[in-house]
Amino acid sequence: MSAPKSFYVTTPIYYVNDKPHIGHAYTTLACDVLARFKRLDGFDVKFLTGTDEHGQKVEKSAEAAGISPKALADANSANFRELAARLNCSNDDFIRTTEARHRASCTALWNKLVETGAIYLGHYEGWYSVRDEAFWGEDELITNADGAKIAPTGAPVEWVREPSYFFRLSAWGERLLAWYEANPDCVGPASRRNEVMSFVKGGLQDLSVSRTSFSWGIPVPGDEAHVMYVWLDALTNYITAAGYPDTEGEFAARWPADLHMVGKDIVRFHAVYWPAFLMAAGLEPPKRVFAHGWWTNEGQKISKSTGNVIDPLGLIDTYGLDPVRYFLLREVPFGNDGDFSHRSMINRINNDLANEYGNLAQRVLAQIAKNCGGAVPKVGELTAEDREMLDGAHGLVSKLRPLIDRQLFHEVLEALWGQVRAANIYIDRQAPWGLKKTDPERMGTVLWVLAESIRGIALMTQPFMPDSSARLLDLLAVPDEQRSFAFTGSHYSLKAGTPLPAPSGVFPRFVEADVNAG
Ligand code: ME8
Repeated sequence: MSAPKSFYVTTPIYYVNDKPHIGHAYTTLACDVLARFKRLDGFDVKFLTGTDEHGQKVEKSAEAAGISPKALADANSANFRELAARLNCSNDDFIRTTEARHRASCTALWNKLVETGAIYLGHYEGWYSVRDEAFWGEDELITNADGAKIAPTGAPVEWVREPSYFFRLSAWGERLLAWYEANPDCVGPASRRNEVMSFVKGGLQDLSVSRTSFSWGIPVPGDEAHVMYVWLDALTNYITAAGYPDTEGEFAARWPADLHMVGKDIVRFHAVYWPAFLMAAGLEPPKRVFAHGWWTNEGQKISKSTGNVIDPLGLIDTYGLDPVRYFLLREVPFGNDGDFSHRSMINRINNDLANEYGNLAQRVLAQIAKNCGGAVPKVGELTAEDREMLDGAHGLVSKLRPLIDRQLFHEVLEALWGQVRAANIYIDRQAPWGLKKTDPERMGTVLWVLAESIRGIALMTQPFMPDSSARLLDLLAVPDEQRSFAFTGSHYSLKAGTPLPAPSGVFPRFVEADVNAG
């Protein structure tokens, strides 16, 4: 057997000056679903998340809080680690940019860029936004209602002038364009790819990659009055965690990363600067960068100043973890912006989960318990309709793989619910409850076809709803070691006579009074 293929997926690393919000939970969850899917599909997965701890923004927040930047980072990094755990994320690593391994990696990358002539010392004058940790061109600025110049993101900007090291980004335009052309999938969705390409076609200026006006960062080797630009530092986390500067061993198997998942606001850093840094250092750019959209809250832009930030832990407490995981990836076509509302959350729980999926399982398992002695029924001759149901369930994995590889989570779930609905139609048409007296053998076959279909569906819902799917598979007595996608086919079908545990509901309805009671 050949060695399993590597799949390396990353979240952005999150700024420690802020508390985790729905945006963080969303990116991390999407990566978790991919990581779980790929693991179940036989890949050797590395799933990385972590925290971005340097930079002026963190230094200023710490100053305001009257603590050291490291103390702020320690406290807030722990919140992000806890978020990942509470989301039941299966990350294999959690990186902090204040770790020694990361400092070594950034230092090595910097030295490499100096050695290849990609970094030179100059002088910087320009508009800097601390909130975005980015310089903006004069032509990119807009004027706000008070007549002040602000960044296109709405962040305040200040004029700065200081000595600075520069990365020769202007030299990489043609090579970046050639990379996008040769790798049509390297940036997704297509709208973001177009945006990135037109930015590069507009001409690239050299990028300031060091600062002297504050000190909370990784020192520039040999010139410690400078700290590295926080984005150069932050982006490097992806190679640090793969083992850089050791480019043999794990790195050789892991790099280039298969996917950097990011929000739409940070595509430029990942799809322009990062590939240029890597190519300049003689390393391969990532295989794909995918940018998701942004959530609004009940139709309103989410912002700290209006106080409508959505706390993901609060959502989990109110609705339960798996329903939240399902909702976030089902409600909005991945890549688009979307709106969060309690109404749509409750609708998804009660319709998709309780009425459609949960009820299907409950009906089938209760009838088996009652009418088949609590064991997997015997299967008789199969009709065309039976075969169609079974083929649909057994064929799910090959249908879903190409969708997962394009991060079309909502389409994956739509395809799964197509199968759930087909099973609900089938049970109504076959009406096994009416066959108990007239044709018990046929009743057994119908219930077996349904139970086997649920097995097929539950195997595939594992990446999205790991706990609930595990409970369903327990109710079907599917052995733990037969839950990977290698077992989706008919060869591993449920065996007649296998005793089943007493059925219990897996997807409860959400009773509305609960919202106010909490
Ligand atoms: O950008 N809906 O960190 P960050 C969906 N440290 N996503 C949202 C959102 C919303 N309303 N608001 C924010 C950074 N996000 C850098 C990354 S990587 C080398 C360095 C997303 O803590 C946003 O798009 O600001 C981004 O991906 C993440 O949450 C916020 O990250």
